[in-house]
Amino acid sequence: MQNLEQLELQFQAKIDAEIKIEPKDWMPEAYRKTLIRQISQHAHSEIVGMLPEGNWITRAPSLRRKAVLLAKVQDEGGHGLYLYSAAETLGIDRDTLIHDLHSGKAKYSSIFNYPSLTWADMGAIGWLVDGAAIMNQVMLCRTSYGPYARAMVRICKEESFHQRQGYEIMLTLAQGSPEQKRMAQDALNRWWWPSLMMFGPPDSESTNSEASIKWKIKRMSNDELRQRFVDATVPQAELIGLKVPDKDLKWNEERGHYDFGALDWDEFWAVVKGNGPCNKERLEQRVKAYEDGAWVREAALAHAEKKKERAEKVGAVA
Ligand code: FAQ
Repeated sequence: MQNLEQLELQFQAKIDAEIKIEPKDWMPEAYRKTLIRQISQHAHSEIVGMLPEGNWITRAPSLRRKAVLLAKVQDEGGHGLYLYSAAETLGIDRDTLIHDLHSGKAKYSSIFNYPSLTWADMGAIGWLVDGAAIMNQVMLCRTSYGPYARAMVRICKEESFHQRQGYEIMLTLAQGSPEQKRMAQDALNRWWWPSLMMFGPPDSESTNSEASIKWKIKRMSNDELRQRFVDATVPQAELIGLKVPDKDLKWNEERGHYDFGALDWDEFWAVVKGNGPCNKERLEQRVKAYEDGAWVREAALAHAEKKKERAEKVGAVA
């Protein structure tokens, strides 16, 4: 019988050798716990993230835009389902995860607590929110836990389409009438800073990073990813004639990166703690959707039960 210390050493050696950890492998309890925390928060973000865009499906300006937006919102629902399944492989059941979301115990991404006020917000969300999500998730395709890494591969492919469709909406508006251009700029102004906050607190305040980087759950820090996002996105804004709302934004030749202004971390923590502009509304909508769907879950379970009984009867006769 191996002692705990030996098991932990073997586990870390596997991580260091880039061997994926699979559900039945031995893992430290803290690794399991932080993965359940991160994957379930990620799943909740996908599901709650359907709401700001779902709000615009009936008001999309053309059939093409409506079909694309509908497909995108459905994709986000699918991402939530792969991620809940990945979390379940760690020994937690979905009802517990959903209950924790509904009771306010579990977190989801701060970004989805901001309102989507105009059609241009559909562009800004695709371009900036999905853009920030991919920046973080490309790294997660190489995360150390097998089921999470594999789920991320497909999710990233879909997020990449989402990012492009959002940028194309912004491009169209930016080339449109002065009013359309104003709408695009206004959406960029409102979504820019919350998008930078998606990467999480500064490294100095990121309580989970040290362990997550050691275990290769995270491969880059919050600040590194945030910088990458700024560097990639500023030229995209310039290309379509929009201005990033940051007076301190400046290319730093020496660093080879953009310098950018300070984020309002008080706002971030207020939103994370449930006091953002739409936290209450988002949770209410999720709880209502869950309650409205109860009959579907019950019918599906009853059907599965009947099928099983029939199969058992046939088996008994044969
Ligand atoms: N919002 O120690 P760290 C998407 C919390 S998917 C709320 O740095 P960590 C797709 C954090 O949980 C977007 N809370 O944490 C889409 C921790 O609290 P805890 C979601 C946040 O885990 C697009 C505390 O602060 N993506 O957008 C946030 O090492 C369009 C200290 O932070 C993922 O979830 C935040 N922004 O790093 C859908 C990706 N940031 O748990 C629809 C997976 C931090 O100890 C439409 N997650 N906190 O109580 C990750 O990569 C990481 O969890 C980070 C945070 C990087 C988000």
